[in-house]
Amino acid sequence: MSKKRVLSGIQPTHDSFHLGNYLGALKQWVEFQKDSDAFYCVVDLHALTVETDPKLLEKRTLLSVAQLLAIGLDPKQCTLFIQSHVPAHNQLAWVLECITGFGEAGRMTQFKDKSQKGGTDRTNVGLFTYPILQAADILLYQADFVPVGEDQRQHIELTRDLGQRFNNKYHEVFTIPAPQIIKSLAKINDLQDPNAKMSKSASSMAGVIELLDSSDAIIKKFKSSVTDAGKEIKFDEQGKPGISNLLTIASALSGKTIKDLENEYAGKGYGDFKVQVAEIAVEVINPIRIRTQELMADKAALLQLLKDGADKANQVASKTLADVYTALGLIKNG
Ligand code: AQP
Repeated sequence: MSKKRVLSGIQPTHDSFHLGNYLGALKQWVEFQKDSDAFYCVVDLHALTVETDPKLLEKRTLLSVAQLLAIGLDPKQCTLFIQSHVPAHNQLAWVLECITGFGEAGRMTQFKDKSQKGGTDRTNVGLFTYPILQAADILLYQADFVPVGEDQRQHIELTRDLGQRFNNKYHEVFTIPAPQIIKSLAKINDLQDPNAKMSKSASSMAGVIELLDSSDAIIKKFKSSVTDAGKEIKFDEQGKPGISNLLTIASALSGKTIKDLENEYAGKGYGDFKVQVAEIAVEVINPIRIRTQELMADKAALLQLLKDGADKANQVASKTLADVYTALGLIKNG
């Protein structure tokens, strides 16, 4: 039986990925590469929806690639590339834009949230069409699965709708992808605001654990995390969102169950527990930071690896795009 195809992407909008990205999505990426045909991309074109200094975007794109390798992606087991190296992403996005309703795109909650936060002056058309470019990213590779966090569920639904719409209207070209969301890890929350998602664009990074944070910074952030009234270390998302978030993080990083952790810390105070979770996090994150720094020292090797990835990605993407153009009645050149 042929391997299932997997596709996912991440934006280079910040120097460092955070623990939410890692546990909600990236850790699954590493698992999927073992027995699927996995395509992973750093979606630099998506990052243009946020105003970024060109030098910074270049640096962040390479840092993103280095971090993905440092967490365990292996270019021998997956295809790792940069979105802008495959022109078919923009070409398919245009086709999909032409079958997307204006109201349909306007209903995307991420667009509503981000445009509200940014205000009319800073909201560009790219932010509005972002989910359609994302649909193109996925459909081009005929992906069966898309490992993502909960915040991406609505975008994957749109991708499925657009793929089905095209297949019904023109020709059966696209595989319809399913989101792969691990419920318990789908939303890692901010340590300072345990009811809000940990996010790269948080107004303060005090509650965001970054993969490139030093050990001291990680310990400090965990120690000052917001917890709840009471003393018991118990999982209760409604009544104890802070402690529940810490338990989720500790469980995902250590491989222990939440029940085991509750038993282990029974009778201990919040202070001790926070330090223990910090130590678990440092143990996982430290090697990622050190490996990222090593990989960043050889830019030529990163660029070569990305070139190889783009060659493989272009082969698959250009075949899908050719099928789409034929289905639409666009005449072949030559
Ligand atoms: N807090 C989170 N918990 C679980 N999963 C998360 N993801 C993001 N935050 C959490 C997942 O990480 C993947 C890559 O994220 P992205 O950079 O493509 O998108 P994003 O959602 O824009 O990431 P951020 O950090 O939330 O950035 P901003 O603040 O700019 O929106 C995705 O699979 C996402 O689900």
